[in-house]
Amino acid sequence: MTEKVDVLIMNRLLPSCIEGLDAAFNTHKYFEASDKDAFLAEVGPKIRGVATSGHLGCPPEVMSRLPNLEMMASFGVGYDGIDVDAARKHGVRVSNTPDVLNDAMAEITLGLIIALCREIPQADVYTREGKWASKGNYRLTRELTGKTIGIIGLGRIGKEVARRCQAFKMQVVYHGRNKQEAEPYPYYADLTQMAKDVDWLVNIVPGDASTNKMINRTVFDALGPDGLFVNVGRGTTVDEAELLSALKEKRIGGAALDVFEDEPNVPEGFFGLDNVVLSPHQGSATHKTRWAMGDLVVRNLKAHFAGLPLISPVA
Ligand code: A2R
Repeated sequence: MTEKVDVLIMNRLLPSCIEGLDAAFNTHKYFEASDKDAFLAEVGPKIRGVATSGHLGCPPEVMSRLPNLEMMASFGVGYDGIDVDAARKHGVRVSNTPDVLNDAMAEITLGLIIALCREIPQADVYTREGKWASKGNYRLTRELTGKTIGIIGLGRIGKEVARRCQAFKMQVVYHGRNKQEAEPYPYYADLTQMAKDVDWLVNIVPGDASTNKMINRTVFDALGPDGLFVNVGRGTTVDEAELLSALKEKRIGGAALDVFEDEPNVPEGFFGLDNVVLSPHQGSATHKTRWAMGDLVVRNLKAHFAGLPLISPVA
């Protein structure tokens, strides 16, 4: 029998993922080691694979202790925490978990859109507080039908959001760095121009240097007091202070946010606002999708060590 490959598990990943890794590899749990230095001195040289999250990655002080590392499998589609260039430089392959989460991501996006549009969380509180009986009917709300939605980042997830918005009889337009000829939706090369023309702006671009704070005061002012903003991409893509002041000053109509700049720390300024819906990064957080993401982490590592192409390579 061939010896199992040694794999370092950086953080407490989903139990089904850890079980899959334990079954296939000789695993070493970094997150359980009390003396990290001694732990790395002992196991570091034999580690050939790493399983981690896209947020944590493999910090340089750990990577430098893994001279035989070949492959890093990341849990999540975003890999903002992974220094992909450094991995490439060291000849380390990297994988992520795209596609398996598209439907869950699109579902929460539409959920947030509808919640914000129809004020579902606020109406829930109104009902629980007995105000329906004491104060009368809840106020009238907005409606989605016939509205235009601008998707920032018409990628794998953005396309699923677009399809669902069409089912709600909305007009879809999009912004990205490139026009996608195969897509039927009108393209905007200029984000500010798109913000001016739409009722809803939904962000689903990855967090990286090119998207950092790309949704800023100019974009919010273009969206205007009736415009609504939804963020399911990354908090870093938004100038959060500007978003907060745009909401407070009602320079935009409202926002639904699943992602924040410094998670899990949400600026308290959002808590008192009636025109926001807040969600604790729940995008892919369903049993089915998280299981599939964990399974893909295991399958990517297995593929690499079986000499097969990665299923979802990043590098
Ligand atoms: O720019 P393009 O045409 O390559 O389109 C990509 C767009 N995108 C950007 N748009 C404007 N300015 C940028 N600097 C920029 N960088 C990327 O974002 C593409 O249409 C979209 C990303 O699509 P995918 O790579 O297919 O990613 P997926 O699976 O939809 O996930 C998006 C993100 C993840 O990275 C996580 O941060 C989050 O959703 O869960």
